[in-house]
Amino acid sequence: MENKKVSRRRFVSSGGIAATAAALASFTRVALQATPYFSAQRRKPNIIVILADDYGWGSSHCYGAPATLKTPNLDRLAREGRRFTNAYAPSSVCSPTRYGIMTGRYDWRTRGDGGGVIGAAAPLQIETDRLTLASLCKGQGYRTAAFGKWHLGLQTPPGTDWNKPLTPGPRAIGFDYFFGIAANAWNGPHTFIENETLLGRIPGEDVKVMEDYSPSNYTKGIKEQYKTNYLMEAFTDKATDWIEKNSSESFFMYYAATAVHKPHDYHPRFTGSPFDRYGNFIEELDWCVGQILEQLDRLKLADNTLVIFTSDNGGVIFQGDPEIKYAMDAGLAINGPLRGGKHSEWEGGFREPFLVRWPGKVPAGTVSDQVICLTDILATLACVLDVPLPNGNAEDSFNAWRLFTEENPGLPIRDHVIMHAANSTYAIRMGDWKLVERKAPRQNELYNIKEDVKEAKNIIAANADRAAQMQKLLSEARDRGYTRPGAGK
Ligand SMILES: [Ca+2]
Repeated sequence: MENKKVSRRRFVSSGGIAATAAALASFTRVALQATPYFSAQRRKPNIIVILADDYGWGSSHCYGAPATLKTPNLDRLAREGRRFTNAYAPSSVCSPTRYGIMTGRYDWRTRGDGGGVIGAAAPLQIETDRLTLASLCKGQGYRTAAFGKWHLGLQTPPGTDWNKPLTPGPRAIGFDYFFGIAANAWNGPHTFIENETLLGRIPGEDVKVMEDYSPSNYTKGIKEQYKTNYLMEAFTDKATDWIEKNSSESFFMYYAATAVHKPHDYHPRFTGSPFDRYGNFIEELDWCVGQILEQLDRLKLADNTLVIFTSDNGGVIFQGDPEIKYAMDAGLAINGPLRGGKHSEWEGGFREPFLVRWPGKVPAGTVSDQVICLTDILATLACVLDVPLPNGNAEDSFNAWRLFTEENPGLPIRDHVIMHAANSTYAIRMGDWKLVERKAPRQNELYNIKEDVKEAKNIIAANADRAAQMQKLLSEARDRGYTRPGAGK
C-alpha cells in the first residue's frame, strides 16, 4: 500500500483535542492513513451503504429532530455505532454526489463546472474502467447489488433508448444485480428496471416517455406505471430478499432510497406524523432502514456487517412546497441549524447525516466531529478490504477507517473538502473555515463555521491571508486533478 503503516497505539497516543486543534490550525498536517487491523478476520465483512435522497442533517431524532418525529432505526444506528456531525456531500444535488460516492472522485472533474443533476435519460456517468465501490468489492469476491434510485445514467451518449437493453448501467461498473428505477419517481419510464431489462413492457409496443420528465408526464408502452407510494417498500423487499439469498458469501449492497425526495408519496400505512406528509415519508425511510437491520439480525449477520447510512444532499427547504412548509412550520428544522438546503452553496446543502455501525469495531454510541466527505467511502472500504488504491482512481477519497474505529478523535484525515453547488459555485472547508468562491463581480466570502454555524457573518476582510491561502488550495486542487496524495496517474 502507498500509505505508511502507523500503529493503532500511535494514533491513540497522538489523539486528543490539543492535537486536533493544532492540526486544524496548521492547515496542512494530515495524519498518515491507517491500514486495517482485522486482516485475520475469518470472513470479510458484509458492507451495506444506505443512501437517502434529499434527507436533511436535522431530520432524524438522533440529529436533533423532535422526538415526535419517529426515527427509531436511525437512532438505533447512532446508539449502536458512530454518528458523524461533519460529513460532507461533494455536491448539493443528486447525481454529482452519487458519482462521488461511487468513484471517490469529485464529479466536476469529469462533467465540468455545470453542477446540476443529469437528465433521467442521460448516458452512464461513470467510466466503466474506473474503480467503484462495487468493482472494489466484486474484485474481492463479493456478491454485489444495487437497489432503488440509480440516477447515474444508462447506456452511452447521447442517452438512454428505453427500447434497447439498458447497458452499460450498474452491472458495467461492478454490480452483479440491480433492481430499481432510472432516476426520480416521477421520471419516465415509470417502471422498474432489473439488470438491463425494463420490466412491464407491452409486447410489440415501443416505450415512449411523454415527454418532458416533469411530474405530470407518463410513459407509453408499459402495462402499468408503478405506484409511487409503494416504491420504497418494493426496493426494501427486494433488498432484504437479496441479502437472504446471498448471505452465504460476503456481500456489498448499495441501497438508494427515493425518500425523502418529492413526490412525498409514502406507503399508506404511514400516517399521523405531526409533520404530516413529509414526516410520514421520513418515518417510512426509517422503517426501511429498520427492515434491513432486522434482516441482518435474523440471519445473524449484524456483527460482521459494516452499515453506513447517509444522504446525497441536504434537505429541501423551499417554502413554495406546501408539504415542506408544513413540516417546517410544525417545528422540524430539516437541516438542523445549518443555513440553506439542497442546491445551495451553504452548509445545509452539503452537510449530511452519516451513521456508521459495525458492532465490535465501531465504538457504540459515539460521535465524531471530524470532517469527512462522502467520496471517502471508497478509500475507507479499500482499507477494510486491504486493497491498495490504483493511481488514477479514487482521486478525492481519503481513508476514514481510523475515524470509524478509534476511541479518540486523533488528527484529521483530510485537511480540506471541496463542495460544488448546483449553480456551479465552489466552496472549500479547511478546519473551521469555509470559503465560498464567487464569480466576478461578486467577491469571495469567508465564514468561521464553528463559531458561526449559520454562515451569517462574512469575515473575509479581516482574514484576507487565510482566504487567499484557501483560494489557492482550491484552485490547485481543481487544476491538479486529484486531492488524495499519490492519486495522480
Ligand atoms: Ca438528492
